[in-house]
Amino acid sequence: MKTGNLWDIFCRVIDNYGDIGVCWRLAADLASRGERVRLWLDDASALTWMAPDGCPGVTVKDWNGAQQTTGLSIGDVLIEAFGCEVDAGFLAAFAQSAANTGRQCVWLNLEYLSAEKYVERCHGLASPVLGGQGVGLRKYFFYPGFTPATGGLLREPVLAARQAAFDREIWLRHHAISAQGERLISLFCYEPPELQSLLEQLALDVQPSRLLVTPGRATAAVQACIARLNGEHANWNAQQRLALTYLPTLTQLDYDCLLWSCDLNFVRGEDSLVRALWAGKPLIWQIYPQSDNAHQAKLEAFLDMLEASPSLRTFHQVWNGLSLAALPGLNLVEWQQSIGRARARQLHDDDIVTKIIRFARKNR
Ligand code: TRH
Repeated sequence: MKTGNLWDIFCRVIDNYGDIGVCWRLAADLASRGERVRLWLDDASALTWMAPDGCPGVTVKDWNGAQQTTGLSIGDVLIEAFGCEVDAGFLAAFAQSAANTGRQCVWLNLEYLSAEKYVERCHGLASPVLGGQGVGLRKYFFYPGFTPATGGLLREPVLAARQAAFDREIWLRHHAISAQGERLISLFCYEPPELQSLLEQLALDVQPSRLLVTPGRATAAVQACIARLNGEHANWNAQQRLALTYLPTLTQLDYDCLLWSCDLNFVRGEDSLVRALWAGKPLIWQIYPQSDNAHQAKLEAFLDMLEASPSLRTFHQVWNGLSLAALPGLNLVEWQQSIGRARARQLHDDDIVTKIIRFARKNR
C-alpha cells in the first residue's frame, strides 16, 4: 500500500464532541501525509467551529439514512469509529469490490482510548465476519493507547513545531484574555461534584487566578455554582482573587493554544486529555462517566500510566466523584513533574496515524 490511498471513516455523533473531534484529527492527519479521506458523519455541525477552514484531502460526507453506493468508488481502508456500524449497502459494495478485484479493503474498528491492560491484549485482533453483507471479510480492532503494543495517540507531525513557535502573549492578547499577575486555568468539564469547592478554594487562595471557562456544559455548571455561592454567602469572593472569563467556542487549533497558555488545564473525555498531555502543563481529567462505573478502573489505569503523585491522584478521584475526601489544594509544581515525565515517555512511541498506516499496509 503506497500513499494516496482512499480512507473511509464513519462516525456517529452521540453526544459531546469527542467522537467527531478525534475523527476530524485522524482524517486531517492522514490527509497531511498524502492520504485521501472521506469522513462520513451523521451530524457535522460541530465542524463549523472546530475546523471552519476544512482540510485539503478530507471530504466530509453526509451519513444519514442508507448509504447510496451507486457510482461510489470503494476505498482502501474503512474505519468504523467507536462501535458505529456501516450500512449494509456500503458493506455489500465493499464485499463486491473485494470479489471483483481480488483485493480486500482493510476494515478497522477504532476503539476508545484507555490505559487499561486489556488494550494491549486486544489491539490488532481480527474478527472474521460470519454473517450479513460483510461475510467472509475480516474486521480488526484498533485500540489507541499509551504503550508501544497499542495503537498509540494522535500526535500530528507539525504539532511540535507549532508548539515551539507559539507566542503566548500574542495569542492571549488576540483573544482579549487578560493575565496580569494571575494564574490562568482552563476549564473544560461536565458537572464535577466538587466544582463549587474549587471555586471557593480559588477565591481564598493568596495567588489570584483567572478561570477560562469553555462554553456549553462547563459554563452552565460554573454559573449554577456561582448562583448557589452568591445565595449562600455573598462575600465568598470578597478579595476578587478569582476572576472568570467565559470563552467562545475555539477551533481545535486555538483550543491547543489555550492549553499551552494556561498554568493548569481541566479537561474531559478523550481528545482534550491527549491534547493537554502534549501541552505538558499540569492537568486534571474529568473522565466520561459510564453507567456501570467502568470509568473508575479506566481512571486508575490512566493515573498509573502517569505515575501520578499522591496529591494528583487524590485530586482526580475527588474531582471525578470517586472519593468523598475534601478537594485537595492545587499542587502545580508536583503535578507538573508527573505530567512532564509522562509526556516525555509518550513522545518515544509512534503516533496513532503512523501506526494505523503501518497496520493497514501490513494487513492489505
Ligand atoms: O466532548 P467530550 O466530552 O467528548 C466525549 C469523550 O470523547 C468521550 O470519550 C466520548 O465517549 C463522548 O464524547 C461521546 O470531550 P473530548 O473528547 O475532549 O472532545 C472535545 C473536542 O472538542 C476536542 O476535539 C477538542 C474540541 N474543542 C474545540 O475544538 N474547541 C473548544 O473550544 C473546546 C472546548 C473543545
